[in-house]
Parts: sequence; C-alpha cells; structure tokens
Amino acid sequence: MSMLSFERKYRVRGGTLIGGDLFDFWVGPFYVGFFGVTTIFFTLLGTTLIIYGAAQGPTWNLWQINIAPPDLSYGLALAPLLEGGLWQLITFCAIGAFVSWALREVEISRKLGIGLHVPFAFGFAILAYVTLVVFRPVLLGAWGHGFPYGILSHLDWVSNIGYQYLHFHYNPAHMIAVTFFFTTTLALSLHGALILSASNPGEGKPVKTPEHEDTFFRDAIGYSIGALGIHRLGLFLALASGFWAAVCIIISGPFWTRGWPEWWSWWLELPIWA
Ligand code: UQ2
Repeated sequence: MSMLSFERKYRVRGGTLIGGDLFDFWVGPFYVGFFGVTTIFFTLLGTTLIIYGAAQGPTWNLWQINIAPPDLSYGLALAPLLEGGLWQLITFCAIGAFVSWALREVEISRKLGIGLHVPFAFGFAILAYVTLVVFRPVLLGAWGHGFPYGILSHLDWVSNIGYQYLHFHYNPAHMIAVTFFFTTTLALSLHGALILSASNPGEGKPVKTPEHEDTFFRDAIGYSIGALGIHRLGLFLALASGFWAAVCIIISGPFWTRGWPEWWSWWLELPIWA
C-alpha cells in the first residue's frame, strides 16, 4: 500500500487520552491532539523565557549564554526571576513539553494499534533529565543542585561535579552506564552494517535475505541473535544506558558524599585478605 493511501486508511479518530475529539485532527503531516497543543505551549513559553533570560545576561555569545539555577540558600523555595526563578520556570516548561510529547506519542501509538515502546523509551530520557533537575536537587534540599542551562556552563557543571567526587569514573553505576553506552554503539554499528551489507551486495547483484544476515554471524561467532532479537537487545541496551546514568548521578550526594575512589574500600576490607 502506498504511504498516502495507508495514511488515509489508518489516520482514524479515537485513541485520545484526554479531550475526546476536541484536538483529534492533523495539520499537514502532523497529528495535533491535546498534547500537541500543550507541547507547543510549553515549548514556546520555555523558549521565550530562555531568550528573555539571555537578554538579561552579559553576552549573546551562543557558547557563553547561561541561565543558572537559584543559589543554594534558596533551598527548595521559588526564587526571584533573575536569581534562578527563570531557571525554575524553564525547567517546568521543559518537563511539561517532554511529558506532553511522550503522551502525544502514546495517543499516536493507540490510534495505530501498535505497542507503547516508543513513548516508553522516550520516558527513560525524560527520567534521566528529571533525575538531574528535580529528583537529585529535591533529595539534596536545594534547586541550586540542578545543572545550569548553557552550552559551556553545563559542561563546567559536569566537570565540577566530577571533581567534587574526586574521580567520577570510580562511581560503579557510572561504570555500568558507560559500558551500556559503548555496548549500544557496538550493537547499532553491527546492526547497521549487517543490514546495509545485505541490502548493498554490489552493483548488479541481487539484494540478500535475512538468512544471509543470520549466516554471517553464525559463521563468524557461531551465534545469531536474530532479526527481532537484535532490536530487543538494542532497545534494552539503550534504555539501560539512560537508566544507569540516572542511577549514577542520583547516588552521588544523596547516598554517597565522599570521593568515589574511596567507595572501593569495601574490596580492601574483605575478610578474605586477613
Ligand atoms: C544478528 C542479527 C541481526 C543483527 C546483528 C546480529 C540476523 C539483522 C547485529 C548479530 C548480533 C549479535 C550476535 C549480538 C551481539 C551482542 C552484543 C551485546 C553487541 O544476529 O540477526 O539482525 O543486526
């Protein structure tokens, strides 16, 4: 079925989570829906606040623009606009936009009768962000523990947090996250290369089949995970990356306040060395 006739057939009413038929329509290729409206609202408001914040600042240099969270002394209270209040509003808008986008994905999935894997996966990215700017700051008792919104400033923040724990690479959850990130790139490069190799056998030669894909890996390592399996593995690896990234930062401060190298003392203190 051609794409245009498929869309005519499957762009159906219903599947909305809220508002019934109210925003149940398309604008050009885009589905709108209640959450399309809230996404636009939070995105426009948040972006306007970022530009307003930049306009107050000392620079229009794109690399140096910075919108900082409130001073730690404000704790978990609301701060004046130019003393972190903008950061608080922007954070609220960002979460509003991300969650709206996820819920719009849910509505589109429900319309099509497909699984909720895409919004579920996006939810992990949202979780990682919310961990940095809400969960950890709340556990530490101040919005000032969130990261600043700026290209260089957020890099400085990451660097400072790293040194605060002496050597962040000794954080065991960070080790697990990094390993998952690298394994994700390994799996995606294997998968992308394998699919393209079967699809592009060379000029004038017929495109090859999934059996060829299986056989390449059975010849090479005696095992093929399969066409469906590689996608399950890929999704798992990607979600585990984000999950452990969130774990590694939430435990830094709320659950471990010393340097991360010191955490490994448990190994030296095992009774088996005695
Ligand atoms: C595979 C398969 C695919 C693939 C890939 C493999 C036909 C088209 C890449 C090979 C993957 C394996 C053996 C798992 C590797 C494990 C890790 C942790 C990276 O068998 O089936 O489908 O794309």
